[in-house]
Amino acid sequence: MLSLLLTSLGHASTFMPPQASTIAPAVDRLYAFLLIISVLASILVIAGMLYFIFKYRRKSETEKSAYITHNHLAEFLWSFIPLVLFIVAFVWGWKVYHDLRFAPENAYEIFVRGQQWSWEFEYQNGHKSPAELYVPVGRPVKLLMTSSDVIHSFFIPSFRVKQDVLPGRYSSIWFEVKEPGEYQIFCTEYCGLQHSSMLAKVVAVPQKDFDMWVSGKAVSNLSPEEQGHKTYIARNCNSCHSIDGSAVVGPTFKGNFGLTRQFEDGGSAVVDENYLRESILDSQKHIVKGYTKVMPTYEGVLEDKEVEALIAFIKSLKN
Ligand code: HEC
Ligand SMILES: [Cu+2]
Repeated sequence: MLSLLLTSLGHASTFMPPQASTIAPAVDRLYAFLLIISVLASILVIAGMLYFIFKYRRKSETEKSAYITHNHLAEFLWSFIPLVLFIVAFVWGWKVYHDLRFAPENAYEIFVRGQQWSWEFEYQNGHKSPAELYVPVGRPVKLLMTSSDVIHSFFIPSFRVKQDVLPGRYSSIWFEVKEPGEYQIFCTEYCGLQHSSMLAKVVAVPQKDFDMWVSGKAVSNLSPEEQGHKTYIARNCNSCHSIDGSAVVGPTFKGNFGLTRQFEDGGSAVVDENYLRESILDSQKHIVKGYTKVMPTYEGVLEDKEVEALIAFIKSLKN
């Protein structure tokens, strides 16, 4: 509670994540107010009960308790004090909710797509980044979010913002980051087998670096295999495919290049570049024998560059 009080005053705390957005202190203050009121009320009720149990215990066989019809002062107090507290909580809560809900006019908009079990971010110039949400520091950012499949929920604890992400409609949140750094993103709506690995990161950088990054000037000097390994993790292929030979939800990538695959429908094919490309983009076309139809299709989701990198990575696992 002390730690919570400190956080609500804007200090670091052991129990709460850092207050990394401009709105976080306001959320924490409201939360601390509600928590402290609830704790005090509980203490009052429990202490009162214990006291009355003791005070009005049966002392003799014949004794009868007094018959009290009403008490104006007590009734007034137990109605009026909670009423005032509820009104304060309502007005205060409404104010914070309103500030959380409506983004400032000059907010930078980023499109967010959730799918089992990864997040993808698309910037105003069409640039996409999987698993890492780049944002400028010191500028309001508004996220416009939707889902390709089931209900997800987008949560950044350090920013104190959380919002459901729904298929077939848009929802939004906004925040302004105070300091450059990396902040964890969680999915907080149970969305299937690998829900717990539906993670991503906010990478907050100064506006200048953000502009450079988003316009694609930050050149990557990774080899295609290394790029592919990054994509394999960023796109959560690793939630269903191992690279150590063990079968998870899908077959392992280790050593599959060059093998002949049998399909559920009786056909077969050799694992080559074209087979890999088709397995990734049009994953439902052929189902590898012994597995089920659970892999999402990545047509229109992965960029060509990423598919190429993934293929290079899978090939490199041949032996
Ligand atoms: C939800 C789990 C899941 C995810 C996520 C997933 N896959 Fe799959 N994948 C499967 C399953 C199951 C199969 C086997 C059935 C089939 O052929 O569709 C498969 C098959 C494949 C195959 C054919 C493998 C072979 O040895 O014949 C490739 C290649 C592949 N996936 C690549 C990927 C890549 C690349 C990603 C990430 C961009 C990915 N998968 C994400 C479940 C998944
Ligand atoms: Cu989810």
